[in-house]
Order: sequence, then structure tokens, then C-alpha cells
Amino acid sequence: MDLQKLIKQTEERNPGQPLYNQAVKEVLETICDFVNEHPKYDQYKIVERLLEPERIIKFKVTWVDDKGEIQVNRGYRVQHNMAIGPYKGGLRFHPTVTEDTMKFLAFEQTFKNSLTTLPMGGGKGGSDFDPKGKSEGEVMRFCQSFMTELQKYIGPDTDVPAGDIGVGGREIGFMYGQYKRLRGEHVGVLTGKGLEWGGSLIRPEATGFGAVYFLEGMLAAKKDTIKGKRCIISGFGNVAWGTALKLAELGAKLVAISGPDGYILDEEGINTPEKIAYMDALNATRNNVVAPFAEKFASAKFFPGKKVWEVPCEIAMTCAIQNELNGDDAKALVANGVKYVVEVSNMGCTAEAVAELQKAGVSFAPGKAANAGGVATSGLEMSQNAQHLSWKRERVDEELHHIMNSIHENCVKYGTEANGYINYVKGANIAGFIKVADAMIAQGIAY
Ligand code: 2IT
Repeated sequence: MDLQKLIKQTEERNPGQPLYNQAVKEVLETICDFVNEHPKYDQYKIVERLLEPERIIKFKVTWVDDKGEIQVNRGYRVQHNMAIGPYKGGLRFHPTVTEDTMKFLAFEQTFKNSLTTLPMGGGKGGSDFDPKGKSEGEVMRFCQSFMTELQKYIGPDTDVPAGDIGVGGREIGFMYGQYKRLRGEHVGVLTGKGLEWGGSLIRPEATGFGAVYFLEGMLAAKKDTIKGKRCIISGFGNVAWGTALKLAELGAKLVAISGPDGYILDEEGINTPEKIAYMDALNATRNNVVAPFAEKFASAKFFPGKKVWEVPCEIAMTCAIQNELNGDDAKALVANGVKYVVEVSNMGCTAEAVAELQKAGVSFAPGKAANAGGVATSGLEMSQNAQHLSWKRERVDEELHHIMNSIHENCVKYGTEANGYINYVKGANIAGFIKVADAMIAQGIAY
């Protein structure tokens, strides 16, 4: 493959889509040598084929707000690749959502899902609907209208959406109810369902738990342990919550969390059941502010308008949104002695940030490896639905742990450089690519 030509071609074919171009460039740069060592991939034009989603569905979502006014939003589902299983990936409801956001997330999802060891293709969807300040009735009417259109394109063996930013158990419930009403089928078409109606134990915790299991692998690779390590995370939503729970359980010291309004520093540690439960309660309000945390707990201080990355730590984990950690943030973390940076949000770091961290020899995990525990546990939910069974907590947790270990091993296998540094970005991209690419070759020129 000709790296520069493909990067340029991607820019020309996807103008005005910086996120998609950023995600593609990172993958192309890291798989290039591997692809060129294996001519079959060029022969079958696998890379070129992966740069085009199989399908982009874009639709209008109209709904009526509490004042009786009609609202118009945009809905999306990008079905990127189905080579190894049905399209699978979350739905994001956030005002920043564009076709670009959806395309980059669907592209990342294909590689991530491949890494999980489970048979899932890649997709992503969502809307520019802003849940902030909406009543429950408004959220329900929006979800119903969104699903009325989306249901034409999904199904338990074709495409299985789940949650992402702005879409939690409540929204999944409203959308599942509407799917059932329209189709008359109680099937595993969405994951992240409630426990009583087909959901899986551990799914709410899974992204955070998985990320910490992955972090344990990174620490073990450096003959290091998690106990007592000073950690900071961005965000206070579902992913940050699951991460905080597992960090506390394993004896790490989480001292900071953040929101769009600033960050919270708590030198006593955000590690008690009360504090962690309050993160979840704050998130449930969908008001997007973390400040009330400092009003509730005396040991917590609020720093308005500041980014959490200025707090000295050994371990930093991005748990909010793409490009939330930039080159300057990375420099500040390095100057303060950070040793491990884990992207738990999808593409949480800019390309400059990744370069800074790698240059400084910091152990850095990309989102598609570290946050794969969420979708992996969605895969386990699909298995349970297909079997009409529900597994015990211990079984799901054990499978999740096993999957995260296997992703870590694969990153080490394909990402270890001559000087011993583990380039997790390269390892994850190559390992994710191989499975999808080989499946595409085996299935002929279909997509
Ligand atoms: O980014 C992600 O992997 C998710 N939002 C979870 C997707 C899923 O299908 O569980």
C-alpha cells in the first residue's frame, strides 16, 4: 500500500471530516509495514475497501417537545463492516454528532470488535439530539421517533445497536419498547437492556472494568502493580463510574474526575461507595456538570473551567469524549511524571498527544483496545439472548477478564518494538485488521 497516497485520497474523498481522517490516518500509519509484508492484502485491495463504510443511513427525526413545539433532529447509522459478524456498536446522542463523528466511530468499532475475539462487525449511530435539560417525556418521544426509522435497518442478526454518550439504560428501554411495538418481536436487537428483559449482568460496569483489566496488563508488562497508584480520570459518566469502581476495588487512589465545567480534586480519594454512587447520580441528571460533587463532599475541591490533565498522577485515563487530551495536555502529564495513559473514550487523545506520550516512553493504550470491554460484554449479552439464558455475574466477569487479557496479548504480539517498547496503537490496529481482512478475502468480492 502507498501510505501517503491513501492518506491524501481519504482527505479528498471525505472533505470536511477531520475526525474520520484522523482515525483513518492513525490506522494506515501503523498497519502500513505489516500490509506491505503480506501482498495478499493489496492484491484484494483490503485497505481501500475498509476506507469506505458499507452503508451510511441518514434520516430525519421529528418529535414534539413539552411546549407542543415540533423539533427536528438528524439520525444516523453507519454500517461500516459486516465481515466477521452483524454490525455492532453504540448510539450517541450529543449535540456535536455529525456524519463525521459517526464515520470515525464506526471505523474504529470494526477494529475494536475484531479484537474482542467475538463475532461482531462494526457500526455506529446516533443523533445531534441534546439530552441536556430534556424531560423524561421528551426523551421518550425522541427515542420512539428515532427507533421508528432505525428499526428498518437493524435486527439481531443484522445490526445490534447499544448505548454510548447520552444513551444509557433509560434510552435503550424507550427504544427497545418502540422496536417491540413496531415489530412484535422480543429479540436481542439492542444491548445494554435492563436485567429483567434480556440485559446482562456487568454490562453497565463493563467498559470501565475492562479498561482497568487492560491497565493491569500494561502494569504487569512493566512488572508494576496498581495498588496505591495515584490516578486521574476525565468524565463522570457511565465509563468513568465503572473505571472508578474497579480502581477502588483494586486499591488504586483515584484523586480526580471532571466534567465540561471543570474538574474535581479529592486528595482523600474518590473511592468510597458513597462517592462513586454519587458520580452515577450526577450523570443521571444529564445536566453535564460535575461541580455539585464538591458541594456534597467536603474533601473535594472544584476547579472551574480547568482541564484535569494538570493534576500530577502516575495513571491518567480519558473517559469523556474524542480529542479531550491534546499535545499540551500530554506534555503537562509527562512533565508531572505520568507513567500510564489509557484512552477509555474513543480516540480520546489527539494525534499530537499520542506522539508526545510515545516519544516520552509512556505506556499508552488506544481506546479501541482499552475500551473494548463494553462492546465485548454486549457480545456476551447477544450470546445470552440467543441462548434464552442469563449468565451469572461471575461468568460474565470472567469472560470479560479473559477477553481483555487476550486483547493485551495481541497488542504485545504485534506492537512490541525492537527496543522492547510496547506500541499498543500499532499492536491493536494490526491485530484488529488481520481478522477482518482475512474474513473479507475468504468471502470474495462482496464489499
Ligand atoms: O464505543 C463503544 O464500544 C460503545 N459505545 C459500546 C458499543 C456496544 O455495542 O456495546
